[in-house]
Amino acid sequence: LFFDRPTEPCFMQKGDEKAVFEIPDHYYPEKYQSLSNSLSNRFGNDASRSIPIRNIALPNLDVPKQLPYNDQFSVFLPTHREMAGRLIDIFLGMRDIDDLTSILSYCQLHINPYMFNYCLSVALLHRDDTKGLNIPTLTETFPDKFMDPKVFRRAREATSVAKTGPRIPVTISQNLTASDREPEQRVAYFREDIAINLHHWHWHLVYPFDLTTGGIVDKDRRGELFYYMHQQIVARYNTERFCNDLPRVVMYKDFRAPIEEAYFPKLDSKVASRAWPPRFPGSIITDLDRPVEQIRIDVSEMERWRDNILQAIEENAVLMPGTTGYKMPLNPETGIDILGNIMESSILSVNRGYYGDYHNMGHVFISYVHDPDHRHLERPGVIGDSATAMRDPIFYRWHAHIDDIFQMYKNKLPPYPQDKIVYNNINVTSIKVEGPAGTNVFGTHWERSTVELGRGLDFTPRGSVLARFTHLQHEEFNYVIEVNNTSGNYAMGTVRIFMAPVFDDNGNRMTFDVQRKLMIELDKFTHGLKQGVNTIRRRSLDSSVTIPYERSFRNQLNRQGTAGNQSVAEFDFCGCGWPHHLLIPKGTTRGYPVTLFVMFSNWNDDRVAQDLVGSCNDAASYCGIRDRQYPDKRAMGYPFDRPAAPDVKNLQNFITENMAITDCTIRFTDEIRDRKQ
Ligand code: CUO
Repeated sequence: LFFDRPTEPCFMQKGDEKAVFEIPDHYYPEKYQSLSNSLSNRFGNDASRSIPIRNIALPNLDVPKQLPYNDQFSVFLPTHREMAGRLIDIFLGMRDIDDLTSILSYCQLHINPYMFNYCLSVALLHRDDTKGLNIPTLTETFPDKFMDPKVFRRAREATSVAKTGPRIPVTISQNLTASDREPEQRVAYFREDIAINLHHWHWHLVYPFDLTTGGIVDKDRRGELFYYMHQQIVARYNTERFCNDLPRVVMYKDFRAPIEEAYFPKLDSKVASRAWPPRFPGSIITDLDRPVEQIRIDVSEMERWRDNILQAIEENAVLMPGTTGYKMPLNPETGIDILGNIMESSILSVNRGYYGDYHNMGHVFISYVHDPDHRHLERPGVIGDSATAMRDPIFYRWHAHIDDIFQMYKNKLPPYPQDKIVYNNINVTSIKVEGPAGTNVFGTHWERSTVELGRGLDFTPRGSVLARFTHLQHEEFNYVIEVNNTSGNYAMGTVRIFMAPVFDDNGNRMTFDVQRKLMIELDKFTHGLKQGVNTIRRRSLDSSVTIPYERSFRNQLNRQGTAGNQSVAEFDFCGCGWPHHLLIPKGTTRGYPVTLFVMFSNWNDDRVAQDLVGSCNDAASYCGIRDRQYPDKRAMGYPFDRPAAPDVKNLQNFITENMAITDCTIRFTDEIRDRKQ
């Protein structure tokens, strides 16, 4: 309910049943106080149920209230983080659900809706008594962060004209933000995919980096996962670029140089009643001095932090706080995790004073490039918000640079010794792919699907509003893997499946060192082997990287045509996961060549002993498992996270008996198919 209609007082409709919250009068903001009776009448006069709200002594909310109600909220901003941290602490500290409900009903009316939604989501995710709760996905609550505002006008029309009965879906056009003259538009289907942005928002919700309650931040290997999940985004983006005749993404690392890429988001902020600001071509970031956000920082500060980080990598040790000048050595097992927290940075950074807040402030600098001193009273661009950041080409340029720094660290690690790679007596003889597109062919096409917008449209007639949008899709397939176990015993292992392009942007075959960084994980699972020959069949749908379409969007489709019934769909909070429809890159109509790789690794070195019953563990590769350790003891990205011995020139040289590769193609069919329901 508190996610519903972010800017309206609490009210609920479930089927024909209507309920209203009985909010203590003094909870209403002043502007509503004289109206509070008529308000509950407006929403509640035909309510069959009213839910009393406990009148509690309200905690001090001065800090979170500092953010104006109609402002943009950005977790990348230190002041906003502090306000949100305070609010989350308050939500987590409520004794029971009744008290929590009470403070929420107050906050919904007083706190900036974006910040309220963020804090509520984080709190529900981490409170013991709310962990299993179903919450709506952000596309429903704030569809304005994902879609062209024209959609909402048409949606309002649809709800006002057709008050009952089946709704006609509103169509979101596919080529929205730029014309064909802009080469970057060729990968807009990826950047602006609704589910990809939801994934990124969700990931940052599960892995917050700066809350006063450190326990929430301190999750197993979260710094390493920050590196790995974003590394995979960049690798996947580069492959999509190759498929579209675009060169690999150019790192953004010279802050004094102009950013050539423009971005005009064409999104309206519902809460702020403003359009998200664009970035013009050739923009250059400058020192920030924005008193509203209490942010004052020079570009040279970023350069200083960067130099300190590079020095740590050079010395393989990080400077600890204090006056002793002690430098803590980084070891190959935990070094990447420590660096991840330093670079992001999170409160787990071992020395935030010295290494700063490099990656987060990169988002902030770029997001204010159009108004660094607030003279035009402008708000941040899309890269300042985790729900919209992936829309902008600069996001990938920035993260390519962040990834490059991580790779500098990884490059200094020794190659894996053979006993960390081979699995004695396990011989993977082949891998192939079978599906409707043919053997070793991945088929891709456009698909048209429908999502629900109903909740996010405040002050409109209640009911279901559907939007149709077009996204990439692939045909489902099976991996078929042949393994010969000659150990004389039953053997357990982890099957690791990756894919990478074969040719670089100049059309040359990639060297191992180039290709390994473009390896995208497709699946990872444990499997037992009986003695002798085993054939493993694995469905693409079971990927450990992705969540099903229905989970990205909740099961909207059940509700098609059932107007006024918008509160029933279930969505559990296991919503973090790469969208399944983007598992396979787009490919080309001619057939884009890729290498498929499989490895069977020794379970004794992989295994993490823990109970997974009842946990969301089906998209663990990029998201981990809630309340559990990361379910694979190896470094994330293994075996491709480190350089190989100098004599390994190409992937073929790298292959040991427990691995196999095969050439495949991704064939794109340029047609739109409607999603089957
Ligand atoms: Cu996910 Cu930069 O961390 O956006």
